[in-house]
Amino acid sequence: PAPERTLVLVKPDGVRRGLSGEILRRIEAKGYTLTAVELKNATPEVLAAHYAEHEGKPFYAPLVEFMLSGPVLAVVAEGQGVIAGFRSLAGATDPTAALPGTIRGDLGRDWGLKVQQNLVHGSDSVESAEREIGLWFPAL
Ligand code: DAT
Ligand code: MG
Repeated sequence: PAPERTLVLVKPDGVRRGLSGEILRRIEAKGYTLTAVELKNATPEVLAAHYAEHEGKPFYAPLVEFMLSGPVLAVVAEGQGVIAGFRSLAGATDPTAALPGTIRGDLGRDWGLKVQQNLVHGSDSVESAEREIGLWFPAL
C-alpha cells in the first residue's frame, strides 16, 4: 500500500519567528520522512478550499487574513501513522492549553489576537490529507 502522507504547514507566525527548522527537526526526529518542502505564498483561492470546513465561523476571516500575512512552509511528511502522529507532535489548537513537549505547547502562546496563531497546520484524516496535498502540491 502507498505510505500514509500528511500535509503540514508552518504558518506565517512560525516562518516569521524563524521556527521552520525547529519544526522540521521535530518531524524528522520522530522518524517521519519529508517528501516535499516548499516556501509558498498562500492565495485566497487555496485558503478558501483548505479551510472550507470553517467558513462562516467567527475566526474564519481573521484566519484567512493571518494565513495571507506572509509566506508559509508547505510540507508533505510520510510514514506509518503520520497523520495522527503529527497532530500529536503539534499539540492542542490553543497554544496556551497545548502540553509542553508539543510544538504549540513549547513554542506557542496566546497573543491576544482574534485567531489562534498556533504555528502549524496538520491534516486531520486520510481524506483531508489527500485533498490538502492536492491543493498545495498539485503535482503530487
Ligand atoms: P487545528 O488547526 O488544531 O486542526 P481547527 O481545524 O479547528 O484546528 O482550526 C483551524 C485553525 O483556526 C486553528 O489552527 C486556529 C484557528 N482557530 C480554530 N478555532 C479557533 C477559535 N476558537 N478561535 C480563534 N481561532 C481559532
Ligand atoms: Mg484542522
